[in-house]
Amino acid sequence: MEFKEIIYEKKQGIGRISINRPQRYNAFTALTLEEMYRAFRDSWADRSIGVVVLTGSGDKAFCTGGDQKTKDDAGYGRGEASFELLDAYGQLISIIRAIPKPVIAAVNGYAIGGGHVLHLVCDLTIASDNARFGQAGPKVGSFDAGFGSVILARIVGEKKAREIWYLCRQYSAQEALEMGLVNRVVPQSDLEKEVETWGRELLQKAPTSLAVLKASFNADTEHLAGITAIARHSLDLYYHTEESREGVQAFLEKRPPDFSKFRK
Ligand code: S0N
Repeated sequence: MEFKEIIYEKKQGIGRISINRPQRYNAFTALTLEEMYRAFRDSWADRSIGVVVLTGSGDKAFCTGGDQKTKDDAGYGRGEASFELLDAYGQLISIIRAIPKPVIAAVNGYAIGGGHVLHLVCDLTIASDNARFGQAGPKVGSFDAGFGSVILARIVGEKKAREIWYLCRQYSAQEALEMGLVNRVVPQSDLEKEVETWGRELLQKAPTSLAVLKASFNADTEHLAGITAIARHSLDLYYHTEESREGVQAFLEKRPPDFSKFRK
């Protein structure tokens, strides 16, 4: 399979998908998401694969969400991809949840914004000790409601999830471990080995048992699929507003945003 923005490898039962845009801190475009979707689909269909690992290239970032530098006045657009970014994002989240095999996020640096949500929807997260976690929506004129906010609340509790989403602070790997956001933290040099160990352990387990357990965990939040779709349509409309553009512009100009005139 040919890819431009990801690396997809399969080795001894484990599929490994790496976002390969380190120069943009592994921020994604619509094409990145579409390619990731195709790789997940391949791992799903391949009977030799029992576990999928999702990670980012380089040592700075797992993923920092949508590529802000590709945004115009109408939002992210589709670039070379067949779908608009928000549609491709929705499809990717759905397949990470639907693939009947465990997905491990190997977080090797920043997991911010949409990149943070990607690790949230994975079954397990193993982080390197330099990883940084956080949401960025209200700082950059964006949001990810539905799965993106509610699954976080399921994991860390309502108050903490509201803090994370509203204040857009960053949290260390150790803090993430303490709030149950990740399963394990290891030195960065050990991340690949640790993830492989977890993968091998999973490969020894009964695949149908794992698939049914995964479906059962997902069923508890599946009713959010509708609200997630509505939220994505409203995000698409929100990207056309002056308020949202101020957030993106401030990020690009490396200055704090001024949202004061948009208060209601
Ligand atoms: C990751 C951050 C915290 C790193 O900060 P640091 O260490 O100070 O480095 P910088 O100098 O800021 O960054 C290094 C270089 O990388 C570029 N870069 C980083 N992130 C992005 C990005 N997302 N898009 C484009 N470029 C990026 C920097 O510009 C810099 O390059 P130079 O020096 O050449 O300019 C910090 O960079 C940061 O906060 N990044 C922005 C993260 C962000 O805003 N992500 C989008 C957040 N959106 C949401 O949280 C809500 C929406 C959402 O989740 C969603 C839902 C559906 C679909 C898409 C999204 C989505 O993510 O937008």
